[in-house]
Amino acid sequence: MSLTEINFDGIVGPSHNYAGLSLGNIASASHGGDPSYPRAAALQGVAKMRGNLARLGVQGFLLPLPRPNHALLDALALDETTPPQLRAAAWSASSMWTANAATVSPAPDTVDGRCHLTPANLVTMLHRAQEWPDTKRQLAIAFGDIAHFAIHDAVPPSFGDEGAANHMRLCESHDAPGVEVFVYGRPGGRFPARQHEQASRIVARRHGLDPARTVFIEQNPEAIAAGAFHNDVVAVANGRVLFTHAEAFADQQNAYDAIRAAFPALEVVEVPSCAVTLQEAIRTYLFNAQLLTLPSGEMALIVPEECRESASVWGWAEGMLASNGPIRQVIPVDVRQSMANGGGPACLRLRVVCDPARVDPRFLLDEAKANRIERVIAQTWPEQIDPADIGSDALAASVIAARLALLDALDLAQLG
Ligand code: SUG
Repeated sequence: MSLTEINFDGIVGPSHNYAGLSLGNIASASHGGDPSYPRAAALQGVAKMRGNLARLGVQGFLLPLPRPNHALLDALALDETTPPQLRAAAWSASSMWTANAATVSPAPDTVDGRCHLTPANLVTMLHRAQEWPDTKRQLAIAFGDIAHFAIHDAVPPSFGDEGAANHMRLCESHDAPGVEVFVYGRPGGRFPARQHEQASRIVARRHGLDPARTVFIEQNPEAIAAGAFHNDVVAVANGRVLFTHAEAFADQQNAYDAIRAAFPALEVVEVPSCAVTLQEAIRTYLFNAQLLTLPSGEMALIVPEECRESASVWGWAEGMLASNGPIRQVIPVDVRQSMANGGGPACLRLRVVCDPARVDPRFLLDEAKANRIERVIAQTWPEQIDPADIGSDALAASVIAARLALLDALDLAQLG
């Protein structure tokens, strides 16, 4: 059996819109009310997947969830006094950010030798809390081979769980036992701390992780207050490398020490605040990057285009490349439509280390399938959604039909 890391990107759904739903997510707040471009958004996502398929030879995807969510609309008992954000919640395409779909512990880390997945309950935000039952249904199909995968229910409320966005894994190689690092926030700041410590601990126990190879770290409250609503806005790990802003954790040195105690080979690539301020890191999403091990063994960092446009971030990146560290390439990608809602390249993917032969092949990308997906998007995804369109019957009919056309094209009508 050959275990490899597969990135499962969320295909951007046809109802993608900017409703300003996520308190503490600066991009979401500042773009709330803007027109959105679902077709362009989804095509940007497919282009990112194509690039990584070419680089890595393997790429997966997850399908948009059904929107508008009629059960949620009914439950909200909407009338003319209802704030528009409540209606918009039931229309959100937020499942595109699959880093929040689940926490994944690969087989070499777990007591029963299976890959464990716990869908994130996402209870802090109404528009995200509706996701997990449908996400679980999809994961149970994609990873339905129960000899190799275990799919759990979400952690019970009120312990907020945001999935892989607050989870990092360090390892000598993806198929070797790793050290799993859970990063939680403490409530009390100006913005919600979405990941509760107990949620992280519940996930670690359920997945049967070895306590000696599991680390729990507090996120820096000032990072949350500055807009790092998930840890993956300020840090990312791959292999032996932790790529992090200097202000990511509540006690930065203790965090490194705790990880190193469990994983002595740790290599930290830290970006100091004097090079890139916390605010600029959050604005450009430098750390919301995909840190990939290429077949050559080199690491590449897939960053948003916004990084190249920032003098301080790009200056730091050029200096880092010249210094001959473990990250050998920095590759910008255009995911601007997702970025405007606070979702960078890393938000758009869920990493699952497993044997690709054990995954339902309908969820794995190849060039022909990428062409097919693009064709359906080009033909059926709305070109533009204005905030006033949310709630219209005509738009509802068109986004429902668009999603069903994609499910049909991928032989996944059972998700309908
Ligand atoms: O949960 N934005 C998402 C962005 C998620 C990013 N994911 C990671 N960092 N892994 C969120 O805040 C905005 C929706 C709106 O405002 O319409 C939104 O949900």
